[in-house]
Amino acid sequence: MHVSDLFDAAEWRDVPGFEALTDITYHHDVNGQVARIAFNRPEVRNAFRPRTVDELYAVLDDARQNSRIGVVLLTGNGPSPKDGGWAFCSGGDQRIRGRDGYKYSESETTVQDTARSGRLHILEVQRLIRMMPKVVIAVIPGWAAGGGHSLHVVCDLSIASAEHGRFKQTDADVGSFDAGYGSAYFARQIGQKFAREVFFLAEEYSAERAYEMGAVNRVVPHADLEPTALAWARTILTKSPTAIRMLKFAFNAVDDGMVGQQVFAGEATRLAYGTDEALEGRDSFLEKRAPDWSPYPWQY
Ligand code: S0N
Repeated sequence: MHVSDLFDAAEWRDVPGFEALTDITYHHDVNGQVARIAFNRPEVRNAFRPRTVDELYAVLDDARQNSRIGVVLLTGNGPSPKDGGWAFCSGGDQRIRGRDGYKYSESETTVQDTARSGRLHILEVQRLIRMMPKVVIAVIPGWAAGGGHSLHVVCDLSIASAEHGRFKQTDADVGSFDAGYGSAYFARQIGQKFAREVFFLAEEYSAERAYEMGAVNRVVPHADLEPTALAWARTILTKSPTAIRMLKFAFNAVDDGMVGQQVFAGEATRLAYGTDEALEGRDSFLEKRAPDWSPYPWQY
C-alpha cells in the first residue's frame, strides 16, 4: 500500500493488530524503537474527524505502553491526490462540525449519542502527547492549521519542510478556539506578541518564518524531512530513558501546575521505590518491626 511520498518502506514495519485503521497509519521502525504515526486524509489536508481522533489516541497509547518505543514521529501523509498539496494536519473537519460537537459521519444530522455530545476529544490526544514519557516529534510536511497547528505546538519538537511547511492558526476564522496549550502554551514558546499575532490575524507563515519566531526547531529540504526526523529519533534513543523522561516532565511541570507536579512526583516516587531505603520501609511494615534507617544518611 502506498503510504506517503516521503515514506521509506525500507525503514518501517506494519504494527500487528492495527490493520483496520483508515484515517491514521501506524508503523514501527525496523529496530522497533521509533513509532511513525501519520494523519492519512491528504485529500482534506489531513483534517481530523472523530474517527481520526479515536485512531490517533489508540496508536499513541499503544506507543506509550510499548517499552521498546522511545520516540514518536507524528506526521501527515501526502501529497493530496486531488491537487498535490501537502499537510501535517488542518484541524477539525469543518464539514461534520455540528452545534453539539463533531459528528462521526456526514450523514449524521446531529451527534447521535448524547454521551458523546460536545465531546472535544482532540484535547485528550493533546494531554496524551504532553504526558507520555517519550519524545514526540511533529514532522511537518505541509500545512499545520487550526487544531493541527495546536498539535504541533504540544509536541516536544517540530521539524518542517522548507518547501511545503506552512503555518496558520485559523481558529478565530471558523469560530473555534483552543484556549489551552494551543494558545497559552504557544505564547510561552514564542512570546505573547507573536502568539497573539498568529491567532488574531490568522496569517500564513512559511516554515522559515516559523523558525525565526521560535515555533519550530529545524527547517529542512522536503526530501530530507523524514530522514532527519528519524535521525533525531535515533540520536535521542542513545540517551538515558530515565533522564529523557525526567527532563520532559521537568520542562512540562512549570506550565502544568499541580498536574505537572503530580506527573513529576510520580516519576520521583517510581525512582524512590527502587532504592533499598524504600524497600526497608515496605519490609519493616510487612515484618511488623520498626524500620532501620541507619544505613541511609540525611544527605547534604
Ligand atoms: C489548511 C488550509 C490553509 C490549506 O489551504 P489550501 O492549500 O488552499 O487548500 P484548500 O483548497 O483550502 O483545501 C483542500 C481541500 O481540503 C479541504 N479542507 C482543508 N481543511 C479542511 C478542514 N479543516 N475540514 C474540512 N475540509 C478541509 C478543503 O475544503 C478542500 O476540499 P475540496 O478539494 O473538496 O474543496 C485551508 O484548507 C484551511 O484553512 N483549512 C481549514 C483550517 C481550519 O479552519 N481548521 C479548523 C480549525 N478548528 C479546529 O481545528 C478545531 C480545533 C479543535 O478541534 C479543538 C481545539 C480546542 C478545543 C476543542 C476543539 C474541538 O473542537 O474539538
